[in-house]
Amino acid sequence: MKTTDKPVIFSGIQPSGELTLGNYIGALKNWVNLQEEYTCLFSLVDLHAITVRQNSKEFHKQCYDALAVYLAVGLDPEKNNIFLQSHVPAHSQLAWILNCYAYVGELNRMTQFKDKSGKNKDNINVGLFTYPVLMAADILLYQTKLVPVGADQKQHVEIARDIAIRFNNIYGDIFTVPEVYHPPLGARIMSLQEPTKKMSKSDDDAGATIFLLDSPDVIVKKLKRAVTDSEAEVVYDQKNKPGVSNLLTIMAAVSDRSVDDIVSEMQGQGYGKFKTAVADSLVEFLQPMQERYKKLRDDQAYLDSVLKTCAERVVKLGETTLKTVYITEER
Ligand code: ATP
Ligand code: LTN
Repeated sequence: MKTTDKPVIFSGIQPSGELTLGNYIGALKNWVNLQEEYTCLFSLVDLHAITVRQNSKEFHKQCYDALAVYLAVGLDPEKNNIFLQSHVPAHSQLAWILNCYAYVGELNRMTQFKDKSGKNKDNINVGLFTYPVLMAADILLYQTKLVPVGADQKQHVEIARDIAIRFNNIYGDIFTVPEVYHPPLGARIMSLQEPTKKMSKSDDDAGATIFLLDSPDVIVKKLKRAVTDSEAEVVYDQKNKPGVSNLLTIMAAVSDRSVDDIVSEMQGQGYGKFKTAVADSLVEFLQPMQERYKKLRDDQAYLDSVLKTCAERVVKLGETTLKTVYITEER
């Protein structure tokens, strides 16, 4: 089944806090690069975010903050569909059906569920467990071909593929089987404090994460404190020098340079100078984006109009697959 002539991309970010450099390098940057060649659906997946308890007032604000970031990094709402997941009921409707085709055993293997249920022991809710099924519904609803995400989401895209194949085997060619897309560089940006752990917006230590709206001073401070190693050589070696390798990846991604190029520039320079260079490249990249953000964030009427116009388009796109699934099930 096809929805448009161009192949479809679906991806989303949870508006569960301030967006991070990991979200940018692992996801947003690639969305911007792919937006011309595909029919794109970029969602703020608010229904996924409530699997962890949110403060409702803050949450409402965070959704608009994240929307303004989407636009400020260069996603064009004329060419793309940028929308809140909860504005399109078909996601939840399809998710219920797919729940009946997903197995408890396969959901039990999801590492994100294990991590998040470990961190939220007082709220291991059923939504957290069936989270990957809602994500499968997001993807399969639009006959998505490509899902650009960071490395941590690979397992979830695989389960979406498995569910699609399982459903198609029973009912015929209903869903496009999606493929994962990881960026060539930076599919897993690491914590600045524990460089063997993923950078995350919900890290308890704010010093571990660069937020896209961090001020230059804060960025410089965070970089100064970033964990490296006891040597002094700027070399890319993920296994033995995860901190330095992570900083190299960050600098390469935000300045569109190769890691090799930066390594040769930094030869014999020591970590102090290297960290300053990384901070400078981050500030240079983030400042113009932050200025665009401020303007967009102040224009509530524009943000609302983007959400409204896109949601109207997306509701129509989603109807086609949902109808086919309902008819198929009745047969
Ligand atoms: P949370 O801490 O609330 O779980 P998160 O920071 O992991 O959030 P998500 O909303 O779960 O962010 O992720 C949105 C997108 O950003 C996904 O495609 C994810 O793979 C990507 N992403 C998140 N963190 C990183 C990272 N450190 N490196 C690369 N990509 C990342
Ligand atoms: N689970 C993803 C967010 C997400 C998503 C999606 C990504 C929800 N639905 C569909 C790609 C496609 C995460 O990053 N935590």
